[in-house]
Amino acid sequence: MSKLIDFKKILKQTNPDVKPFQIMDEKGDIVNDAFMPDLSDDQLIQMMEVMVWGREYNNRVSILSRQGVLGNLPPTEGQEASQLISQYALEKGDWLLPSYRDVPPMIRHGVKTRQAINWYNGHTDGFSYDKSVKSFPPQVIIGAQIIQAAGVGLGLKLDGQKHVALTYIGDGGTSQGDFYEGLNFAGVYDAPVIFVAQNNGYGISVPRSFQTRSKTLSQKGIGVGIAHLFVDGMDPFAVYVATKSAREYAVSGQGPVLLEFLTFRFGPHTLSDDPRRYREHEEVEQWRSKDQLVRMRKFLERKGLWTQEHEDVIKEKTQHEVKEALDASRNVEKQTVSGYLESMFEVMPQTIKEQFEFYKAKEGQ
Ligand SMILES: Cc1ncc(C[n+]2csc(CCOP(=O)(O)OP(=O)(O)O)c2C)c(N)n1
Repeated sequence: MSKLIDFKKILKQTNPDVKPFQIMDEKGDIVNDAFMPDLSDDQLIQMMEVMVWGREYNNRVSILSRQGVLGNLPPTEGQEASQLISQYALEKGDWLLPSYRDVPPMIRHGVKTRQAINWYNGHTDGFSYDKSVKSFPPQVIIGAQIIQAAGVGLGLKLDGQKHVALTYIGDGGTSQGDFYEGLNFAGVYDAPVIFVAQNNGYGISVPRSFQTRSKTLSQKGIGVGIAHLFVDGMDPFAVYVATKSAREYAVSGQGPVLLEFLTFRFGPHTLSDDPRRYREHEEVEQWRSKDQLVRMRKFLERKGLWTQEHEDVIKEKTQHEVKEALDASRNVEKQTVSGYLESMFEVMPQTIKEQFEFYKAKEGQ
């Protein structure tokens, strides 16, 4: 027999350990000056404000969920840079296709906080956005938003619009078939799509290491020939530059980009789950030292651009925003089954029509 091919060697070469793209380290120091974005003081402050807003928003809605006021809630603590700075890097007219965990970036993208609150409770008001809001409702089916984003991206291209579709998916979601299909389709048609894989460590209780043999999730872009980058997802500057660059690349007609943001989910999967059953306290603590809010605060404080008083004002405003949104959500007409069925199709299929008529009659009694 002739000499055997050394697959182990090939695998090592094609599946290498890579360091994430980083601009600011855990101490708040700039370690990659060449890529430091040219941001004004106001923009730097805005970036911190939006992340403080995100953390406080999560705190408030988590409390409301624990009190039984809101339905099941997927917490976002730890993913502020990954979700909110990527959204911050978009331009007006760009589309967002979120997953169930990406409610905060949707609000920044124009969805009303009242509607977000109604979404947690399954009210159709939580899905019925104004036409000017370029966001899909959160996708609960794992991976389905990837296919939809490929379609939206292709639509933008055919329309000649200089905009992108940005979609988020979790690390677990990258194991789903839809993920590969969407990436491949967008690649073939050079669709302007930014696929953001938020690697937050766990898919419910399943660690990232159980999901794939790939050293990174971003390198899955190689298989379909699209641009990709492994990014420190708790470094706001790295997230900003990666998203801005991907946007420019996609809008100029060069095709989609897959970004992996390495981050961590500090909280449970949803508030009905107990992460102490599947991970050690030490792991969580290790990630705390990488927290985006801590590094950005250090960076800004050194420049004299941030104070505790300023942070407290943002938190108070956020609490007020959530309270007002909750009050407004209570004033929206009560959800009925017939109203729900009516919201599904422009032209109702016969089976839905029958159910609609049945419930309408029942509700009228
Ligand atoms: C097609 C499909 N299969 C299974 C589920 C159940 N499910 C809900 S969340 C989840 C884990 C997703 O983990 P990941 O993609 O890492 O996202 P994260 O929750 O960490 O943001 C699963 C399997 C689902 N919603 N859809």
